[in-house]
Amino acid sequence: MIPDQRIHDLNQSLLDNHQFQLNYVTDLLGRRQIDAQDVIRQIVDFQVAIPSWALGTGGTRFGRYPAGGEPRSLEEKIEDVGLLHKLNGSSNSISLHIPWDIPQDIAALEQLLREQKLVIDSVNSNTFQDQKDQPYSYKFGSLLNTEEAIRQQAIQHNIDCIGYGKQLGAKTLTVWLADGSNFPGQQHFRQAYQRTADSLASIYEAMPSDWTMLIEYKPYEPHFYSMVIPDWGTSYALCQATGKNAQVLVDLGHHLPNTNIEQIVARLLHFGRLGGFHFNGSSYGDDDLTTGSSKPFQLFLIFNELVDGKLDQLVNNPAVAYMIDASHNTKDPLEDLLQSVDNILTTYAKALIVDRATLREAQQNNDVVKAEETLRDAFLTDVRPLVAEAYRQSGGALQPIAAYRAERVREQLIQRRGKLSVSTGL
Ligand code: AOS
Ligand code: ZN
Ligand code: ZN
Repeated sequence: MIPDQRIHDLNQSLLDNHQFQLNYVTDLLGRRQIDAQDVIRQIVDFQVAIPSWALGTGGTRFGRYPAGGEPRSLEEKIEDVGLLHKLNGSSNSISLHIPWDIPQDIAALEQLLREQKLVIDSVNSNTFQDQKDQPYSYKFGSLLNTEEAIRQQAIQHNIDCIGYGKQLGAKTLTVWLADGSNFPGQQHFRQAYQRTADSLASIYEAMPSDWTMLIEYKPYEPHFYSMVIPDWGTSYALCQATGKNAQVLVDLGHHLPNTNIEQIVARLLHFGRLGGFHFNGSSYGDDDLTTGSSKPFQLFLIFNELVDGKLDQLVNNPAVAYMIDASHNTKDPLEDLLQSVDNILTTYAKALIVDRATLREAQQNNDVVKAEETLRDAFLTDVRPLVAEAYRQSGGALQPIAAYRAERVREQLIQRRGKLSVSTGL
């Protein structure tokens, strides 16, 4: 959709300005003994998975305003992610959602994935909605249901998801449960937990040994009195009970206001159980907005823990799966995803330039102000030229959103797919 030559020409027109800014940051970091090229290399290597359900508008239960040109099939979703990846070189994988993305022609999909230089990272199961032709309802829960047959149906759905994932080379199953209760007394808490643990164990047993199961927690919604996995502690306990390839997934919007998410991240790294991330932005709850949009400092503190954990020999945590989980009603979803990735990379770059030796020393000496100033110093450094350079070095656009607009991509998509095409999603 955007020819390489066009990206090259657009970059050419910005190059002079870019080079000036890049030289400045490179020099600035050099004076702090930091090699800018090394930071750029790490940004180039950082990849964030795009969820298939974020490619169309989502929004709220009060209304949905389609952007037009939304992908109508898994093939078109892959094309959209391919486009993002072409623009920023940082979105090389796609998270599938079953049953919204059931793969049909495997050979053709594999071919398309190769062309677009993409892989499938994780498969998300869905036991939060009843599917048509499904014998039993999840109205009163799936893996925790009091009825054995309903639990079996939900277990089988997760096993089917693993099957679909295997066909396309995925190695991760993400389980988010909408199971919970709305009224006091409705559920027996301990039994509900145990049934969930047992169901997860059955799924785990059917999972190949080189797969990872990610267990996501959420404090409320769709249920408002209790959720069976409301917090990281419950996820962690379930992972411990399930097996070594079960890991906790942290969704940034799944915390009560003012929760110290960076500390949760540090705890999970310490225990070697941090499996994945769902990046999004939250002001109140599971808002699924652009990550880093309203709380950039919080995102920085989270990345600071991730980088610190990666550098620490004592941390024995498997590779973390970075994924976006967003849903938009007012933004063009593709523009949002470019913004989200840009926020993630910019924040990552800031965490990479934290003066760790000084920070450790300040912590050791209980120098509160020095420690905080060390973090502020990195956070307030403008690292955007490093991210732009990373885009350029991976063949992308210096300014992905500007390139997307210059090419009138949304208009092209509307022409091809129609104004009313609606993607399957939340
Ligand atoms: C729901 O609140 C969770 O964030 C899920 O991770 C996700 O949005 C859903 O599973 C999409 O399939
Ligand atoms: Zn999520
Ligand atoms: Zn969510």
